[in-house]
Amino acid sequence: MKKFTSVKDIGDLKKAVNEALEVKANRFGYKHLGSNRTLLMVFFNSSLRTRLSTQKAAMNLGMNVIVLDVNQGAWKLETERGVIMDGDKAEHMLEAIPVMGSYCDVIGVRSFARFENKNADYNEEILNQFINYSQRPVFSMEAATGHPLQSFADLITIEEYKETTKPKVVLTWAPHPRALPQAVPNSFAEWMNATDYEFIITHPEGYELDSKFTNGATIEYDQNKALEGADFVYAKNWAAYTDPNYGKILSTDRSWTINSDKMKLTNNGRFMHCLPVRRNMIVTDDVIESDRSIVIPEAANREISAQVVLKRMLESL
Ligand code: AN0
Ligand code: CP
Repeated sequence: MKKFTSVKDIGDLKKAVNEALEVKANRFGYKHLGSNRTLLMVFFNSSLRTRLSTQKAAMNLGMNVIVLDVNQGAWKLETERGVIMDGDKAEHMLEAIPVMGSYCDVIGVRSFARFENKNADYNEEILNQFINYSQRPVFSMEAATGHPLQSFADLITIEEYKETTKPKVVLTWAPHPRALPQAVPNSFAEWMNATDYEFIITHPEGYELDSKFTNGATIEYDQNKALEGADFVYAKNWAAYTDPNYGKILSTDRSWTINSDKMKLTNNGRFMHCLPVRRNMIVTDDVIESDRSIVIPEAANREISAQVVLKRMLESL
């Protein structure tokens, strides 16, 4: 595997889940693969889970790991070509990326949507420069439009916890005080659409996502109706995608917060969230603490999704 940015890069999903379960049962069984190989993780944004789980996955595979927080201690990077660099940016990505590539065998990149230019975000201008200029396999650690390592971990988690062959999975928007990217819901929709689950998305009007990711899913504007009989409730906030409101907060309506009354509408459903989560905005304390909440095993599976991706990249070197 030379690139991991979308569900398309993982191939057959059943095969990928089986490989994940095998890796989970035998996480140190592939330690030879990463011997004398180096992973470089480049962070343009904060992270807890991605940073730790991906490093752990790399260590399970015997890799060395270098972490670069671009905003802490590195030169400020220019991303646009053709700019006269007389401002505060000391280095261009077009030099920095091949230099980074020269020190490692595999690169992970976290670069969120900046909400300054929708085309720049949706063309994945930062991630694609790493793909085009690093001469190394590159995987997304959440880029502007997707978070495939999260969705892969979510899929593994649903496969582990599902009680019917075709569970009903509901992605619900929930309120949040700051504008958040669409990367997590985009990827979740893309991955769920690639399964044979029943998949429904619910959000207030105006929060429609890019149909490139949601095509195939049912959209239901009535959250209570969407939640009826759900086996899995996947809560997430995102800012508006559609013009002219791209990147804006249109609602902070707390009647969309997932509470125990909402969970009563479900089929004794499991609660999921990628974390970090703001309690009593997205979900109430009692729901996230309940025995139906699987947010911790979901986060733990981030180590597994990362390990499958790294394993496949090492196998292709
Ligand atoms: C990020 C987001 O919503 O994309 C990361 C989630 C994994 N969340 C925040 O910035 C709070
Ligand atoms: N879910 C997730 O990617 O968390 P971090 O932002 O902490 O990495």
